Amino acid sequence: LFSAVEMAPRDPILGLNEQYNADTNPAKVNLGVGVYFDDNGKLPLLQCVQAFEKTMMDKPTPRGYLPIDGIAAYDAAVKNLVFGADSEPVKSGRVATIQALGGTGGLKIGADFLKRMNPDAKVLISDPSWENHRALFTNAGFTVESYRYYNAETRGLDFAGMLDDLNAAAAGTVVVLHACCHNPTGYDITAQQWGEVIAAVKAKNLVAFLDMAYQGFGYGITEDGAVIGKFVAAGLDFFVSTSFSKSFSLYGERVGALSVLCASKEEAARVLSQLKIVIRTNYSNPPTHGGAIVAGVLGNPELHALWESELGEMRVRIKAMRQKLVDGLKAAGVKQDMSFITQQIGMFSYSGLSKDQMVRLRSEFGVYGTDTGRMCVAALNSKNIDYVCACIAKVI
Ligand code: PLP
Ligand code: TYF
Repeated sequence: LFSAVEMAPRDPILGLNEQYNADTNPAKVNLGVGVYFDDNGKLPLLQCVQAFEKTMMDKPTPRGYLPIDGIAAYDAAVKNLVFGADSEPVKSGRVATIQALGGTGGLKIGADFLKRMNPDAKVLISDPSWENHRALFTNAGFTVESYRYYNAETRGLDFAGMLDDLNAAAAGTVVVLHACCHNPTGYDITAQQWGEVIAAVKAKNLVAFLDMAYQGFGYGITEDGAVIGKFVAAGLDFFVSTSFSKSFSLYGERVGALSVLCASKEEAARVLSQLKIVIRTNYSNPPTHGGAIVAGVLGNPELHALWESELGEMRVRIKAMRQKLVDGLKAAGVKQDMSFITQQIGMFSYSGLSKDQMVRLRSEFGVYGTDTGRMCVAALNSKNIDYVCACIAKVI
């Protein structure tokens, strides 16, 4: 039956994890996958999560099926985070939000819905982008192309190229945009540049799909969410996928969402009914535990404040590690200016290192980043930073 089945390629990032786990070098450091580790190199279990889980244990509840679109309080909390509790779209009820299996699930439900709605549209992703963007939209049946974003020569953005590519796109083209903390480069466009992107989306009748996997890792929940408000103010309808994997350190619970901003409450009800069909024919309804935690924390003012402060600690620690990396590389004898690392934001840094250098880092020193030169700064800590700097200095 399966004799003709070919071996599929590994996910380039998750495949690195397997290689790292098999490495016997005691000094090994995993800067491959985008996961936040604390200063002891441990995956955090946030206090707000522990506190809410304790209240769940004190009052055990049976696990019935959830509604197709998930926990109502969860969907409401997502809308408040993404659009703002007092925002016009939330107040007027024109956002359709569903609980999804991680940010990936939100993207996939959105992609399947878009395919039904507009089967001939093309999808544009940034060059480079999170590898799964291309695979996911291709699997949903779309032709996926890219818009210019990063210029390897200048180690910076190619914003003029990005804008040209958006302006050249056909009406109806779906444009996947990283709302903040661009993965993999770490470079975000400025507020003013967002204004130009929004103008292009509007003028060319493009469909914006904002992927918000790192809300809170840039400058804060409200600050990072401000870009959503700009799209709203421009009068656009659009898609937003949300992930709580990183911001709640709940990777394995698969907590995410998809929100679709519609023209009216009545339109949102029709869109929601279609999203529910996509969900029903894929996995019927989402799981309970992770969604209950997030809804519980966000719905309790004290726990909500605790969450934002714990998220703030993660954000501040990553920024401190960026500075330490820049200083450490200089101290280790690197002559070129590496200060661009502190201009990048979020969990990743495009280091500018070549594939050969990244392979050497891995094979000779057990320091794992992707072949493209991406390193997860959120996995650096006070114990491994000197070693990482020394190794990078050697390959440079
Ligand atoms: N989008 C981007 C840009 C990401 O980096 C990630 C990372 O995991 C995701 C989506 C997927 O999020 P999740 O792990 O919640 O599915
Ligand atoms: O880019 C990353 O490292 C994270 C984690 O298929 C990830 O977004 C990587 C690959 C993948 C799923 C998640």
